[in-house]
Amino acid sequence: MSAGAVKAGIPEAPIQTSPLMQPPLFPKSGPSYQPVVTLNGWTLPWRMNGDWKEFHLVAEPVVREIAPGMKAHLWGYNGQSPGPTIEAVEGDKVRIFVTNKLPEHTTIHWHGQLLPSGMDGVGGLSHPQIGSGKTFAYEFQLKKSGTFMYHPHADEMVQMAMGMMGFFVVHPKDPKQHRVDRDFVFLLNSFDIEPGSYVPKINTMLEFNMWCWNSRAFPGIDHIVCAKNDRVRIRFGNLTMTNHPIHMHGYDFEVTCTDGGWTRPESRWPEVTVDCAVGQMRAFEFDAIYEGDWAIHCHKSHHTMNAMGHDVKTYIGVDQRDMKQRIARLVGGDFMPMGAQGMAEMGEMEMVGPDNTLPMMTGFGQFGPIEMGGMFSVVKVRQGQATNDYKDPGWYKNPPGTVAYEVPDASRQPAAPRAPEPASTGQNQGQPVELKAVKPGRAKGHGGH
Ligand SMILES: [Cu+2]
Repeated sequence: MSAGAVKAGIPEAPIQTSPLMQPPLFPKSGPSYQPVVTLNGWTLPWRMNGDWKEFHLVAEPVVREIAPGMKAHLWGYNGQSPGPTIEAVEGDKVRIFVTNKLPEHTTIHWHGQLLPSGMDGVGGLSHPQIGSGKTFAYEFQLKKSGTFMYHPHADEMVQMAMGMMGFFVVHPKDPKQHRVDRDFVFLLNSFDIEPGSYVPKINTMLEFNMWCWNSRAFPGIDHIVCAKNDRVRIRFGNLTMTNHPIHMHGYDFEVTCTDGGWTRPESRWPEVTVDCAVGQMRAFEFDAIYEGDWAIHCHKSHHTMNAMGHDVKTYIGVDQRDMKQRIARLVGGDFMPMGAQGMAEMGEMEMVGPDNTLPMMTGFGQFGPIEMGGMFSVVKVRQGQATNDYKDPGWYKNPPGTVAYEVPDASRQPAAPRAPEPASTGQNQGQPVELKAVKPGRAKGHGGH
């Protein structure tokens, strides 16, 4: 540790225990930048010591609410899993103190940063492990702006399965470069927590049951609130054991940054889903020109589902009436068969297991059950949302005539006349060639509120 650091002592380590999104931290000195907001998280305050920006991370056991109704006993930093987001500027000299309050040694690897080998955080390779009760200081200069993360490189399988990770954003020195109006960050992480228990199983490799963004599962994940016409960036990193195709509705977007740096404009192409492999980070940008409530989620349908969904048997098409009586006779009580018509009924009833778990499908929108879980949130784009206001504006008020509606008494509508079948093309056999629209009466309450 350099003499200056010793003289100034170790900066205090702020603690945050709330799982609610904390306001972004605007820089008080140095180059200006639009600070990021961390979904269900916060940014780590720092102090200046000479020309060093000093941060203090404390690795420790934490309690994290995964969503209302479920808490997990995890390991994290400064009271939370993930740890607080570290934010700084290209060219900054950062000194990051790491105090270990875990029962075993740890380290921190600064994923994606260009730094001296001895600061890279691989226990045993870069520097000695940080023993229980010890504090180490990492010092390096931030060589480039971009999207980074931090996580242990010591007993990794255990420490990452327990939730140890955090985001690290470096802003460009030139505030006009890569400027956006809103910049959201989250880490993809997963846990295997048996319904009714609190501690993740650390030896699970693939069969996780809680698919999280920032150690939160739907409906506990913050909504991504934007003002109409904002330039928006969404950054995420994947520290699970599998890839996640992240899909956003209502827009197309371009990947502008990876953990390797900013993508060149001529290398970009439009997408609506971007796959994020294990250990990768992706940031995409779009102009928020379409108002609405737009789903954003992992496209693996098992990852938008909470505990227990993965053990459910398939009963679609099975006539369960007889089975119900037979099983009831066997178990001597009531037996409720599920799933003959699909699983949506579980979303409506919010089937819950023992205490401290989450329904596999849950959450309600303005039109009913959303039937999701896990890696799912909503991008809310609103006219009139104030600058830097991230408060939930409520559900979107759809303009009249823009909500899909029920056709009343469809069974009694006269069928549209079919065009005569084509004689001998061999195509479209049995298919109506042209469907004449039957103009339905407007359903009551249409317009949706
Ligand atoms: Cu996924």
